[in-house]
Amino acid sequence: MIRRGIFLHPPILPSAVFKLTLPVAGPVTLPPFKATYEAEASSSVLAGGASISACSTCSGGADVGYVGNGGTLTINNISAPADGVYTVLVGYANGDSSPRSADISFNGSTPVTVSFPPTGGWNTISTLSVTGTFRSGTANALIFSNPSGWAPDIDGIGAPAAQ
Ligand SMILES: [Ca+2]
Repeated sequence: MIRRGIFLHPPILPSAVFKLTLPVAGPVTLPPFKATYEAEASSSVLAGGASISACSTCSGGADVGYVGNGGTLTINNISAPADGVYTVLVGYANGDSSPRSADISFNGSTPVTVSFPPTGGWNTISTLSVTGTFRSGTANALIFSNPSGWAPDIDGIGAPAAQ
């Protein structure tokens, strides 16, 4: 409303007025994991017995099993915008009742051993994050192994997130 050049502001309401409470109808279902880089991609290298398994609930409809006990999975062509430390989300399945572990190496560096809790089934995907160093460009690789036991099935990984 304008009277003789004086603008009358609407009343400023306390911010509390704008709080919204959204109704929740039941348990919240998270969207399924969607890999940026599929473990089963043709650019991956599977060795030592690691193999692709069909998995209807997996990102891309498949994952890579028989990683560990000599089997290795290398996910190649991972893009990073700059040299630096990145966190990578790993989608995996562990149908065992106890954790499985995998040694994860960024570009062949000394691997970190990561414990993957059970997911409730081999077609149930969970995620966890690993952190390591990538270089600028698309020549990065993430290598999964376990010399003395089975690693989880690996569905894929998300895009590296700079730290
Ligand atoms: Ca997959």
